[in-house]
Amino acid sequence: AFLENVVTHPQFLNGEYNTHFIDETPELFVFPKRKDRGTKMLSFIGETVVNGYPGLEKGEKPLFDKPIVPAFNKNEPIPTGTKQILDGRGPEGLAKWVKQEQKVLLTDTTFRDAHQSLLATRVRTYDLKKIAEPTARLLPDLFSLEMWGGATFDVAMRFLHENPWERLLTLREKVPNVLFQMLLRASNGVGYTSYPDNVIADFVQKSAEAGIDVFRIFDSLNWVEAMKPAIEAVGASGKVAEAAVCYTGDILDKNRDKYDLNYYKKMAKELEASGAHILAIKDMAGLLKPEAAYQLVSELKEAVDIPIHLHMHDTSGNGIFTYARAVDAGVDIVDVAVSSMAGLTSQPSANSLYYALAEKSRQPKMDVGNYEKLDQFWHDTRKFYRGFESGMNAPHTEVYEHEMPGGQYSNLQQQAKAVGLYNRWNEVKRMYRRVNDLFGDIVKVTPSSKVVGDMALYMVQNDLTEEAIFERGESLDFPDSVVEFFQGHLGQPYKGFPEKLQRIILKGKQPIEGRPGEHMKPVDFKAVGKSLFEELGRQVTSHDVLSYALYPKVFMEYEQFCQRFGDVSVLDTPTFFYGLHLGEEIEVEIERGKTLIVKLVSVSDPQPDGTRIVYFELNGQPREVHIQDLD
Ligand code: 3PY
Ligand code: ZN
Repeated sequence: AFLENVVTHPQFLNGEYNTHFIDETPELFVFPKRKDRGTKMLSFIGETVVNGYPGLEKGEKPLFDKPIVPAFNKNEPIPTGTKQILDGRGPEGLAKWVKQEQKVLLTDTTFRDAHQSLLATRVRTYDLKKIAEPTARLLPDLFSLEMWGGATFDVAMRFLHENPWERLLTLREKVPNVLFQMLLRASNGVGYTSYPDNVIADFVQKSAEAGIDVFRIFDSLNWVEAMKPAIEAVGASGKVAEAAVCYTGDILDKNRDKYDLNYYKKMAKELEASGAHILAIKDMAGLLKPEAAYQLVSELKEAVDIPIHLHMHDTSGNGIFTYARAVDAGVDIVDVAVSSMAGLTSQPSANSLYYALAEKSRQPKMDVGNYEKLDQFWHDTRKFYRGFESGMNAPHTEVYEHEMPGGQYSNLQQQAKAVGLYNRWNEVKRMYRRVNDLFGDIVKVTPSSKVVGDMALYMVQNDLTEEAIFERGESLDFPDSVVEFFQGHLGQPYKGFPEKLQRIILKGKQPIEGRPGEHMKPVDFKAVGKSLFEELGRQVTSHDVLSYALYPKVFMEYEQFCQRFGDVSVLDTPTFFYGLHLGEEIEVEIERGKTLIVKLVSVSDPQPDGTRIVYFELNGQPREVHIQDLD
C-alpha cells in the first residue's frame, strides 16, 4: 500500500535495481505530485466537513467555550515531587517513603483512566499538552499521574491518528516533578492478546526510557504466573513495579466464596515475593463496598510489607465512602480524578475526597483551590468530547449485578451500537453477567472482559440461552475471542475452565498448556525494523518497531493515514472532530514558529463523480480539495 513509486521500493532502497526494473515495474515510475503539508491538512479538514468524524453524528460544528488554562509564572521553578524521590532513592526507597507518609497519597488518573472510562479514551494530546505544566505546578504533592497505557495506546493511533510515544515524551518534558504511571496488562502489554516475552520486556524498557516511572501490572485472570515476566522487566529497568490483584465478586457475600479474603491475601503475598514494590488493589468495576474495603485493606496490610494502592471506579456512587474506609484501614495511595472528569464510570473525585476527609489526620495534602482551577479547564475541555459520552448520568448501582469494568462500559455500548443492539442494551448488560456465570465466574478486565462482552453480544444477537449453548453448541460459530480464550491464549482462570463448555466451544481443538508467551517465537526487532524501513521508505524508530509488534494492522493504517493527511495532531480538538463551519478561520501551528491560516470558504454540491469541491483560503490564497461524499 505504501509503494507509491520507485523510491520507496525495497529493491530500490537496497540498491538492487537496473534498467530492467523500469520495464518490469512501470507502475513504480509514476511520481504523484508531492503533497505539501498545507494540502494534506486541507484534505483532512475537507474530509471532516464533508463526511464527518467516524462515530460522531454529522452536523453543524457546535460552539464551544475556550477552556481556561490556569496562568503561571514561567520563571518560577516547578516544585520538586515524587519523581525526585524515585530518582534519588530508587524504587525500594520510594516505597519506604510512601509507607512513612502519614497522609493518604493520591494518584490522579485524569490523563488516562478517567477519559478512558467517560469518553471512550478519546482525549487528545493537544489538550493534555495544554494542561500538563499547570498540573505539574498546581499538584506537586501527587504520588503520580496515571497518563499512559491501558487503551490509550491503540486509541491514539487508531482513532486519534497520533503517536502514543510522542504523547509520553511531550508530557514528560512538561512534567518533571511527579511520577508518571501507566497501566500494563502483563503479557497482553497494551493490547488484547498475548505477546512473546521479548516484546513485553522491550516495551517495558522503552517505556521506562521514554518517561514511565510506575508500571501498574495486572493479569486479566489474576494469574500470577503471567505477571512475572512483566514484573521482572520493570525491576530490570530500575522503575517501580506495582503489581495488582484485580478485585471481583464480593468478599462480604458469604454465598459467593470463589474469591474470598484468603484468595486475595495469597495472591498479594505471591506478588510481593515476585518482586513487586507496591501492591495495587484494582477494582476495575467499582465493586468494593465500604466495609469490604476496610476488611480487605486491613488484612492485606497484615499480609504484606509493601505499600498498598487502591484503584476503583465510582460507578455505584459509593466511591468516596469506600475510600474513606480504606483510609481508616491504612491504605497508602488511592486513585482519584479532577472533579469534572470524576464520578460515574471514572474514579472518585479528588476534590470530594479532600472535603470528605476534613478534620481527619490522613486528609490528603493538596491545595484544593488548585484542583478547582484544573477542574474549570476540564469542565470545558470535556465538552469537546461529548459525542463519546455513554449517556450514564447518575449513580449506577446495577454495576454490583453485571460487574462490568468502568473502562469497558462506554466501549461495549459502542460495540453494541455497531451491531444494531443499541436498543437492547439492558439485555446485553444482564447477559454479560450470565456469561460470567456460564464461564465459571471469572475475573473480568481487559482482555477477559472483552471476551465476556463479545459472548454477551453474540448471545443476545442470536437469541441464545445457556441451554441452547449446551444443546446446539456444536453447530454454533462462536466469536474468535471466545474460542481463543477457551484455548488458553489469555492464560488460565482461577480453578480452570468449565470443561464441558470448553469442549463445546473448542470443537476438537486442543487447548494450550502453560503460559502463552512461552510458546511464542520471539520477535526479531531488527528484521521488523528493516522491513518497516523498506515498506515505509523512511527512518524507523525503535518506538515504531514496538508499535508495529503490538498492533501491526493499526500501526500500518496509522502510517497510511499520515501519508495521506500529514500530522493532524496539531489541529485544535473541535476542528479535528467537526471540521470548520463556513467562513470560519483558524490558525494551525504546524511546527514551532510556523503557522498556517486556514479558512473554509464554501462547499460545492456533489459533482457527477460523487465528489464535492471544498474551497479554502490557505494563508490568504484560494485552494480547493476534492472530497468523495460517502453519503
Ligand atoms: C485497561 O486495561 O485498559 C483497563 O482500564 C482495565 O481496567
Ligand atoms: Zn480502572
